Amino acid sequence: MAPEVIFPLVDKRVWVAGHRGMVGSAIVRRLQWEGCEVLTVGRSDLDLRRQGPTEQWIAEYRPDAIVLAAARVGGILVNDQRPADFLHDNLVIQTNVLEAAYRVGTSRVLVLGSSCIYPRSAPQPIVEEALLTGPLEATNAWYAVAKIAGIKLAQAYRRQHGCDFISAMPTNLYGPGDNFDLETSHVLPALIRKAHEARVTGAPALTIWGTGSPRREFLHVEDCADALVHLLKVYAGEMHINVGSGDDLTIRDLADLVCDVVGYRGPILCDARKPDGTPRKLMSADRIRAMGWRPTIPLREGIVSTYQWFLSHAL
Ligand code: GFB
Repeated sequence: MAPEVIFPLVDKRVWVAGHRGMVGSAIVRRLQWEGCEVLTVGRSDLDLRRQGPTEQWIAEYRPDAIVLAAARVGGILVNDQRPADFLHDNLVIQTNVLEAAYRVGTSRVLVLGSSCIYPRSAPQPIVEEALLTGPLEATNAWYAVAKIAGIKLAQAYRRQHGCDFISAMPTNLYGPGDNFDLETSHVLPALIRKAHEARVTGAPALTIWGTGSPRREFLHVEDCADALVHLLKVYAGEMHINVGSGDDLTIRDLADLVCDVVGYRGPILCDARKPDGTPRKLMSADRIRAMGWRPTIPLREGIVSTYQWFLSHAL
């Protein structure tokens, strides 16, 4: 049964903060089907880390809803190397946007987080209630603390001021618009670049970071955008909502799959001096499935189209 739409988007003004990022740009594309007016502003015109300008912008453009996809994000290594950037920037962006939305009376805000908010040893698949039940994974604790603060801020404004602020926790995402820089990217775009370069240069082997044994869950960003728009329309509540595919695989199996798609046939080596990060973070998708949403893009198909995007945009 289709869930009741509590916030129809037709004719609404929806601000996608962070519209140039992989997630934000996918949300802008997805919103085209909703009959709403999509507002965007570039980083050079508005720095969301500055409270005054952020409040002024929201007061001037008065969005009915905000999707907060603006964030400092990155893979396992850069998370570990730039703790101050990941903690500070994400904390202030969330604080500035939510406080301004409250002051101006924005009807709805959707805050985005990440599956790394959960304890490192949370039972799998991870249910939403596992939040703050144990210690975090060290490689991304700074980012996770900021994102947990984002969830708590949304809850606090709801409790104290009655604001309809909600939050969603996507799993590891990939797709068009991803960052393919080998130092700062997540694993899937990194493997696409590595496999492509290994194939065209005839490299004798391809090296992945860590042991290859950690498991990760991946969701195509178009599926994620669809889930987020769905939540914006049908969900109101304090609880953050997991957004995942429901399946995971080892990094070694992912590397095999990417090499197969890209056509690299050489051996895959492991660099155990690089961190593995959390051993597993498969999220329970029960809540969002009960709201009538499910993903549509199988992992292999998503990697094929992302590789095509990489060939035409990122080389
Ligand atoms: O995607 P990723 O960087 O981040 O790494 P996390 C996932 C796994 O892939 C780790 C391994 O075990 C990496 O060691 N890996 C293998 C590689 N080869 C590579 C490679 O060439 N590049 C990269 N980047 N990884 C991030 C968090 O955690 O996930 C963030 O740091 C956020 O806070 C994000 O939550 C979604 O999945 O470990």
